[in-house]
Amino acid sequence: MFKAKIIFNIQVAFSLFLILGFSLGTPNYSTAGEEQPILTYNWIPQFYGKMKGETKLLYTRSFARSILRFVDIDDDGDDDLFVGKADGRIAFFHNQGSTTTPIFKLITEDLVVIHEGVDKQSNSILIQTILDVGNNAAPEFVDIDNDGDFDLFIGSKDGHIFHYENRGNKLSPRFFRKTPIYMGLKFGGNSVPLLAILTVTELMIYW
Ligand SMILES: [Ca+2]
Ligand SMILES: [Ca+2]
Ligand SMILES: [Ca+2]
Repeated sequence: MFKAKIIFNIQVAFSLFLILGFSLGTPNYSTAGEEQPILTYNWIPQFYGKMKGETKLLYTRSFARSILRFVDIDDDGDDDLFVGKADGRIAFFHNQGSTTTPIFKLITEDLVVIHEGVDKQSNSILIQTILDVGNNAAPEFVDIDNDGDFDLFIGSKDGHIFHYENRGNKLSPRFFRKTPIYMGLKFGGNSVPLLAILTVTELMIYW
């Protein structure tokens, strides 16, 4: 159970009709050395298969300590589903049904985001990577910068609030890591950010 809560005014007007989308996909990881072959990881999970003639969800790793967030990520009028997990990652289910008959299809167990990094010459580069906050990911979506697309906040086991800015657009949204410690806040553990519509958008963090 939640032990406490704290509320911060962020002074950002919030629209109910915001558009968002996600950068979803399978990243490529590679390491290269002069004497080593390039190792490439390009695993595409096959979650579904046939069972007695029907398509069923046959495979997942784990959805322990799930934190669910429903949001219409593709602006088609029905809510899609994001699931924060104990492994610190976020799974995405696309609603391929409707508002009255939702059919959630697992697209990825590991949402992909963009981080800033440096190359061997210390030049700034952008790195596509699996979002991972350590343990107990708790996602929340809000257009915190009021530019028309949802941004992403994630609570974590260590009590930090991660902030990802959506720098994409309606057709190709992409989440960039702004900070792993939003507003310098750190709580005792298992933070769960929630954003509510009052006179302004307020960030409520439970832990
Ligand atoms: Ca949708
Ligand atoms: Ca935004
Ligand atoms: Ca944006």
